[in-house]
Amino acid sequence: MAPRIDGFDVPEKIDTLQKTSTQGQTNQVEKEEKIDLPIRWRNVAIFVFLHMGALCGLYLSFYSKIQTLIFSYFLYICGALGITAGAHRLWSHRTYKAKLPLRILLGVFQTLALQNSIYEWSRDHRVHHKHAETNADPHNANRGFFFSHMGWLLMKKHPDVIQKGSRIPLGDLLADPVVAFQKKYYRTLAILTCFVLPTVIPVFLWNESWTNAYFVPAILRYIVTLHFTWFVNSFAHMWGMRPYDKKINPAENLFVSMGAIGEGFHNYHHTFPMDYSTSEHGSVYFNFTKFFIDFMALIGQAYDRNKVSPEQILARRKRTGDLSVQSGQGYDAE
Ligand code: ST9
Ligand code: ZN
Ligand code: ZN
Repeated sequence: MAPRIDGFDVPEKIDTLQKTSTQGQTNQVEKEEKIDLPIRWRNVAIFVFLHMGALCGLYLSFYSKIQTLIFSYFLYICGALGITAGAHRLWSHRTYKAKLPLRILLGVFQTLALQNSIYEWSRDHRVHHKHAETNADPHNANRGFFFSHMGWLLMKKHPDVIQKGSRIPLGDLLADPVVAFQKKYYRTLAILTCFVLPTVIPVFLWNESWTNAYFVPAILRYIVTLHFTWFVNSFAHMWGMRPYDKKINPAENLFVSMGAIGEGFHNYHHTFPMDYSTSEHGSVYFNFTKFFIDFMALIGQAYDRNKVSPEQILARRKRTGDLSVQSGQGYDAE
């Protein structure tokens, strides 16, 4: 009889999945069971409609007021910071500490990105780091580009994600009232901040049409933020240099860093997840999130920022890295 997890029948094993490093070698020794997981057709339908809406938004952006375009970009940066400075560097990794006003601001920003609650996002992300590129990784890049990019949101999670994820400590998350409040009212808050306010504000403040306001700052901006976030799981787990640990798939990807405001230095991040800048270097152009956290520290809202020392980085590079590639690749100018 098929095993049951979380009330769900796990189908029989149908195949094995080879672990293939993006450098081309296939590791025949490590094989993982691949099971056929049911597709969530409701999610497929929602994402198809959202992407059709984003295409309408792209077209309508040529007919929108300049204020609407600036507002869309502003919301994109706010949502991105909610994910990078908030869900990722603060709540998932605790790379720095933040006072209550900053935590509230980041909580609002994270909500408008509509990428699941901070609690759920951080839970999945902690599992991703601990079990990267195994079946317990929610967006296991060994299952291909599409799966790691967005396919994982369209089907049931692998039972290993839930099983191994249940062993990850999460008590610190719910101890934060901002995280607990957001989790409790997540659905309402997310719809309000991601869709309702971005539509209503342009109409009432600068007389934008309802159609433009709905499709550009709400739908198009949301979908663009999602794809740049997802690129970290797909592109930056496949392509780029590996100066810090050449045996892992996460790589330094400058294209992703630019769109994901500093989150594409993924070989560094998986090697040193405790570093608040998620990279060895901190240019404002390629790591706007570091600049934001530093500014928050300057005004007393962020503190105890963890940074790995150059000596530790060099020692690690000598031990596990690829010394033939330059770390930083010229994008380290402050
Ligand atoms: C989205 C998230 O887009 C994107 C995250 C990307 C992460 C990127 C990280 C990269 C680094 C940072 C870079 C930032 C760059 C930012 C750039 C910005 C420009 N552990 O989930 P359920 C248990 S979201 C332990 O329903 P199913 C738990 O008991 C987009 N336990 O599983 C749970 O119950 P509860 C919008 C776990 O049924 C129960 O299982 N949102 C874990 O298999 C059921 O959980 C969507 O599209 C775990 N990890 O469904 C929603 N996980 O939660 C999509 C679960 O009550 N999601 N459990 O505690 C879904 O519909 C479903 O989750 C599903 C799986 C269909 C995918
Ligand atoms: Zn991380
Ligand atoms: Zn990763």
